[in-house]
Amino acid sequence: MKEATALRHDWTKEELMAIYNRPLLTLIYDAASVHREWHKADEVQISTLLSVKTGGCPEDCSYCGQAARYQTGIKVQALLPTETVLAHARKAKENGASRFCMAAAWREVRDNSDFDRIIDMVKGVNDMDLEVCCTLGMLTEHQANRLKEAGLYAYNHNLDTSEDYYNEIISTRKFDNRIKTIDNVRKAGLTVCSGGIIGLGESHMDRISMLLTLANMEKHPESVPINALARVKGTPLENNPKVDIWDMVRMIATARIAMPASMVRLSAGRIEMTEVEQGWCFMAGANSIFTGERETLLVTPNPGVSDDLQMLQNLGLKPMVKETATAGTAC
Ligand code: SAM
Ligand code: DTB
Ligand code: SF4
Repeated sequence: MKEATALRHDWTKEELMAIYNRPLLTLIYDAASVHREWHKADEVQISTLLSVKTGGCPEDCSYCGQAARYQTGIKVQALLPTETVLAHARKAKENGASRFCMAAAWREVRDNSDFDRIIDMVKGVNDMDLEVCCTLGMLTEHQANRLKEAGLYAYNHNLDTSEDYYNEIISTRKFDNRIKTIDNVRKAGLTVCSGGIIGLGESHMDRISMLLTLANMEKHPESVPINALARVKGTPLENNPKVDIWDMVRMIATARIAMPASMVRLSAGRIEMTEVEQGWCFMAGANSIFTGERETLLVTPNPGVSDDLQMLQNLGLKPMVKETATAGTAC
């Protein structure tokens, strides 16, 4: 693949705003062109997501159905047994996934027996020749190193929103805590998966500002999940308006142009999108999705694996195999 556009780490807010605001079809065309320079545009990475510890989280993230303080009615689940998790990973691989992501509703990782069990899970999934990803909250450098040694490939830790808007959404930690964890992940030699959510009530400028932070990192995150808020009953944001599909497309396209080598993941919100709408997201440069065998993301609904495979087939797309999934890594 030709690499015509160079990677940049010195974007200005004005430049990203101008990209985000291009006439819609021009923006999509430009993003699709960049996508084709850097990636096989008919391949979509399937990352299977499993909630290994659900609910009861002490944080107050206003979007999240797993925060203990909101009455969301979800079933709290302690850390799953290692064998159960490994059985899910095996199934994910059979279903065409090249990446398996384990999520825990923790504020931060603690150095206890639960973390030892996560380490065993990482080793087990890595042995299946799947890219292993975890999202476990804040991490120290030492913990990141332990995960790396166990075979972890990527760590997901989202910025969620702009630095300015952060305090409106979460009060129990700071934007800087997020950056610090991402630094620790980088220092351990893990790849970074970091993106955010739209539909939290943020301005267009906040969205740009979040993308700017990601795009001006010394190394771009290798994957950038773009989530549309999944509105969970009982959370402070339950009555937010549904995210406009063209806002999602603009966000994906801007991420694709600003971070051309990265995987851009169409994440939460797909259940409320038609196949046609998701098609536009792929056209705008998205090249990865989350699936879950239980037709959920973590606690909210998601399309089923067979529906997703059918959608990819309808769109002339195919699941990415692991070799190419790891090839186009960003810097
Ligand atoms: N507890 C860890 C943390 O917060 O980093 C890991 C799991 S957390 C569920 C991972 C990410 O999922 C969040 O950072 C957020 O970006 C996304 N997320 C959570 N709830 C969401 C929702 N209702 N809609 C969209 N994205 C959501
Ligand atoms: C990410 O960016 N999106 C995923 C993953 N990282 C862990 C989570 C989305 C959660 C959506 C709402 C839920 O089901 O809890
Ligand atoms: Fe906890 Fe993560 Fe949900 Fe925030 S997003 S409440 S840290 S599980």
